[in-house]
Amino acid sequence: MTGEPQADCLFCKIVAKEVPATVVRESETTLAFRDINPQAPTHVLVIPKVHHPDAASLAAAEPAIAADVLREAGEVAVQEGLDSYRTVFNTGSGAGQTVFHAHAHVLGGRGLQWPPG
Ligand code: IU
Repeated sequence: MTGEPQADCLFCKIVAKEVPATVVRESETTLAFRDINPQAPTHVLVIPKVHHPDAASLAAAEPAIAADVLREAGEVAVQEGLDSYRTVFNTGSGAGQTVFHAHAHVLGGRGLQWPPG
């Protein structure tokens, strides 16, 4: 069923505390933890606790939780003391998505180039 935990999903395992992560924020519907391979001094992932494969699927199925993810991304930036930061949702392998559980990257703490590669 949509939103249900998936046995083969790494981020569902992090939500279930079966796989460790460095958690920086948690809400009823979201979890924010440090990326294991940081691309900036601050690189935090904000995920919904429910499983949806990407941000658009999450927004279509559970728009209130998609809004929670965006709000928590902003709260991570405040908590990390970031004036400027980037929020990224990679969607599809061609765009670099490697984990198919919706997540926002929150990147900051250095200058960020535009356009991204
Ligand atoms: P992507 O947008 O799907 O590529 O982002 C997945 C991220 O998950 C990526 O930046 C990885 O470094 C990160 N990650 C992680 O934090 N912990 C893990 O155990 C694994 C991937 I596997």
